[in-house]
Amino acid sequence: MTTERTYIMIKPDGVQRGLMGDIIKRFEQKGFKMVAMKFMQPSEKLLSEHYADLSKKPFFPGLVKFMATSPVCCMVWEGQGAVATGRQMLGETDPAKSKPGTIRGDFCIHIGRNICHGSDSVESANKEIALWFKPEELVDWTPTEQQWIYE
Ligand code: RTP
Ligand code: MG
Repeated sequence: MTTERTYIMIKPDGVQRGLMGDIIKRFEQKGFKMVAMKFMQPSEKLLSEHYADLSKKPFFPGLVKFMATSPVCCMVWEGQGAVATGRQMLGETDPAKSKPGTIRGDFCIHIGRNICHGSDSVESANKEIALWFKPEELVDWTPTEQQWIYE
């Protein structure tokens, strides 16, 4: 069975709007396995590292400032195709281009308030998981429903 993992983070707008439960529920009901979760106030330093690839973009300073305005909910979800499927579940970066049924398509409107982050490749997922979590925070467990989710 695959152990592909993705880093999903509910952003300050998702937290402030009370959407944490709705977002967690979608990953849970899809069949992905939660490996780690924590609620924390991130520093601008940590967020700058997280979004380092975007550091040359004009929106970078505003993005980092916004992301530090409130706590975020950091999660690791595991399962077959977790990275690509996680991105599909989120929808497009711009909620206006996101289909109904996706998280961004259903819950938000503006690109700068798109409520949730998801890793864009297996490589960035591994980097992000290592940035946000200590190895001992990743929980090793077997959900009893696994045999009903995978053939
Ligand atoms: P994320 O990393 O947050 O999951 O978003 P993403 O992959 O869909 O998009 P990315 O290119 O990584 O951009 C990170 C976040 O920056 C904001 N953004 N604003 N004003 C703009 O043109 C613009 N472009 C991106 C968005 O909040 C995006 O999620
Ligand atoms: Mg991204």
